Amino acid sequence: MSRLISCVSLLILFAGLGACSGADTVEAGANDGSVVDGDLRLEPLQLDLESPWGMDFVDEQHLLITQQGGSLLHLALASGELTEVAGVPEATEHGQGGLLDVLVEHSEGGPVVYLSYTHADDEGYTTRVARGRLNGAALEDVEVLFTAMPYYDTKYHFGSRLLIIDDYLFITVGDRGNRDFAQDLSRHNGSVMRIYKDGRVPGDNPFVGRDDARPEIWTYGHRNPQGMARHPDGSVWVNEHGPRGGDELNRLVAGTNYGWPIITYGEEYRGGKIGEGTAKPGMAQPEKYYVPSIATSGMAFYRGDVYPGWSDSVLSGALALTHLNRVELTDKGLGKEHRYFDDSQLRFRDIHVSPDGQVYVLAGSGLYRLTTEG
Ligand SMILES: [Ca+2]
Repeated sequence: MSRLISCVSLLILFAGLGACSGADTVEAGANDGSVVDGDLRLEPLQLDLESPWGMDFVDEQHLLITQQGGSLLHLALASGELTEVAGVPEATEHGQGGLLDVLVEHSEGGPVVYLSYTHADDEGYTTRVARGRLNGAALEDVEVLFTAMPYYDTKYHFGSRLLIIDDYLFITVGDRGNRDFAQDLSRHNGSVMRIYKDGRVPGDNPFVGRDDARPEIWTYGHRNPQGMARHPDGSVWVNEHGPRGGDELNRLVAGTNYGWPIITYGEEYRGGKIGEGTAKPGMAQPEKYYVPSIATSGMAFYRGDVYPGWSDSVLSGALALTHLNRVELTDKGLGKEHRYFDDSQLRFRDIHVSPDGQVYVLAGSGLYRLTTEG
């Protein structure tokens, strides 16, 4: 459904400018880096980011953006000025790991910044979460809140997204490429955690008191959740990468097993069945699954009126199938699916709704604002 100006016509319009020389963006219109699909346009705000992974708003005019290599950037939207934030804990870029998500909590004492990132020790690598107080362009009083156990020596499936609802911090961690970990409650891998914002474990978490389980675990049986958002009804949702086929949108319920790798709608990359099938008693079904995989990353619920017809939607980024994915929310659950900018060749990594109700995306090496001025 994309109506991008083709590379051929761009080459005619901008012969010699190299507009289609394999860059990560497809340029259209005014050749300013905008990407157009029908009446929708991605307006570029930054185009030279290095592997941007997560973002959040400090306020209407200021954003924080993580780069997977380990830097946290502060962006002033009005001026476009980028400043690297000092005092960020050291993240190890390793395969799919690095500096991952950022979340800003607005407290009475000023903004508090939560970060998820890959931490290394002698045993390997894992996902860690820390927070610090943002003072100008520096993090102060940084404290580690959570370290997923065990450390493990692979490059895969670190997660990780962060979400705060009331006093609770939710954290996603992938299976680290060892799929059996996702069914093993003695490991954090392949689970979504729920802790207090200061790192303490809530006494009413579903596995508290069990000798064979980590008390931070809220749900398990996940492969690699890289999107998480609060549904308008207050529930926590994640999207997660399937293997070959079988990406999922899941609505989380405390203590629930989401099935990986026993049930899945995907198969082995080389072909062939994984696990026991697509359904089993005691394991939750996804709200939606994608075959083939789109490679979901980033997630937001949209309820505003900026984009006609979009009110009550769930948005996901798509990395492999390079598009912005929208699924309608209806009274009966999820409705029709729509795909935007699917000719863009942009890997959509993260999505946020700004305080004033506009959609921002990190895609490719850019930060874009979604507008209706296509
Ligand atoms: Ca599942």
